Amino acid sequence: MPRTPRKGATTANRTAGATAPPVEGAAFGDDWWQRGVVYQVYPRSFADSNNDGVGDLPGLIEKLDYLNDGTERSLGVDAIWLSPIHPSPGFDLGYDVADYDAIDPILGTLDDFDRLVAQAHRRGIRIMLDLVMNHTSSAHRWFEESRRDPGGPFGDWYLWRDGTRDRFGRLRRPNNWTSFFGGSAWTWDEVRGQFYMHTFLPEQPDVNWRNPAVRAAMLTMARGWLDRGVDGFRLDVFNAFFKHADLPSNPRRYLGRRPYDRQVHLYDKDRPELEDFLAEFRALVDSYPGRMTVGELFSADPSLAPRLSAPRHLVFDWDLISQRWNARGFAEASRRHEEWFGPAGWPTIALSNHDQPRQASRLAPAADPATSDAVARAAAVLSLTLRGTPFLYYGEEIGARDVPIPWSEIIDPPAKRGGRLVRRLVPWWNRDQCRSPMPWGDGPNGGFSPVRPWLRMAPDVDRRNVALQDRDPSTVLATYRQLIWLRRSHPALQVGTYRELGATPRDVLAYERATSDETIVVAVNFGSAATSFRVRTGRHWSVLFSTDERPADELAGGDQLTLGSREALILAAQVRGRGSAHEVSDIADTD
Ligand code: ISL
Repeated sequence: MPRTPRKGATTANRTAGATAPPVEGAAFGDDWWQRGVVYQVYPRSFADSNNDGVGDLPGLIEKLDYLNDGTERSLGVDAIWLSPIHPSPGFDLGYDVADYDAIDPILGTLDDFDRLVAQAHRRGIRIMLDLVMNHTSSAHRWFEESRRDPGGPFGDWYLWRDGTRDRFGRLRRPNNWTSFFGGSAWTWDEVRGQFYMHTFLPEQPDVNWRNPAVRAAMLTMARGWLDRGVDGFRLDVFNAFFKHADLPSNPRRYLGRRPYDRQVHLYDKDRPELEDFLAEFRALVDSYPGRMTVGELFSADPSLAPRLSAPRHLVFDWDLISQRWNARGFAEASRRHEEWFGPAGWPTIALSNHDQPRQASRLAPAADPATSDAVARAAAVLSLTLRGTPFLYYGEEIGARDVPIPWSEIIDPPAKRGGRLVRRLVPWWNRDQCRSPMPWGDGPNGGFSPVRPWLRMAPDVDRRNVALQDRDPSTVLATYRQLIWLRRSHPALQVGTYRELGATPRDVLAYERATSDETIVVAVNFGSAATSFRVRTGRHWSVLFSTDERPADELAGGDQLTLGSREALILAAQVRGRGSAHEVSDIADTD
């Protein structure tokens, strides 16, 4: 009986030599936004080439082969989304942009960026930029001009308002809006003698999207990056661009942990004018073949995502990113995706990002390393086989966990700002924990940098790093590599329909991904105990992948499927003519 080799060994064996041939047709065409896998790089934490303790673009270039060298020895991702790389005073670590047209000198130069694009493209990797257009840095020239000269060309580029006076003559803010990062959304500016509005930090003033000059400047900027060869954009908090023209106070609500949550954000985001802007912005992007966008739906009802999505233009809805580790939660989130997006719509699959806990920490809190890795590997199967474009956050491929940061070392502004009370109420408010530098291997600081990195390394870098996992076919890294390359050769896993298979044990989520030519079943046991269920089928199946060791044709003619502890299994129906897709529906039906 043929056997699939132990955990990930298939990939390792096939690709052990340095001479592994590139996989034919490894790169997708213009449909990469849908078929491909996107990898998010937090530039400061990825790879440090000049030994200053901060990751940079030349460092990323050196790691492109790790990301995709065209062979199964590499991770095999199709695109990189770079968190912001523009000059920034760093109050929100790049999400406060001081110059949209340049590169932050700490990360490199425009030449480095051009080299990155060229070298990535040579490997079939697309480059996506993170456009932060809801606000700029208060150090941006536009804001400096705007505060200095209200009547000048930039005077109306931000949301400036006079205060009001209460009956005692005290100056009051223009309305009750709160900042997402705590405190009021209005800050008094001594220079201009007015308040300005900021959804985030006072150092991140919101621009006035109703001003055609702002809109034109943003479009010109985006065009500049498209002309430079950028393949796509992530649009930071895009649903907050437009505010109600009259800036009325938001209605209060009485539930919610933070002041921001205790308002109904009727007037400071999700305004109808967004759609008109999106149409214009998307038309620009679409005029360049093969380009795409993904909008970050900020603090909104996730069911809005499909309404704002379009072919080539995705929207993060954040439903999966908040799930706990149980079959029901993931089943329901996937059901909601299907319901909201419908068969023609296209969701994103993201289990983590630079604002959220590491997935292993969220899904396997307080777990020992083996359990953490088992969950990380099963989660990898979910993120790479559920229907939608997968977005992987750097470090997830080695099963990284959140890194505890002592109070005195906290860098993340809202965490600092929130102080002890907020930290107690919202324990996950320090995003530094998920941004620690990538451990590449031996050497000081996990091989990231010979000098002290800008942020603490994980305490386990000697046991959890790329070099160690690279050599071991049973690791989280081997799992990701194997899955990504498997996905590449199975259209059903990329664009196939999704159907949940019923009557599975409580801890199991099983679903089918199918095209007219291919039917694949994924079954994930979220539980720690092995579980079995009857499979009413005599058809031939092959095991495409398992996080456990198992025979490749185990189900041929069999009728009992047993999943091991936290096992994730991918099966392919041996197609023997039409009808197999229909027959598969029986796989998980118990008698
Ligand atoms: O909703 C959230 C957490 O519950 C946030 O993570 C939310 O997505 C976020 O605050 C908005 O994020 C984006 O804009 C911010 C920046 O700090 C984040 O890093 C960025 O992803 C301001 O630009």
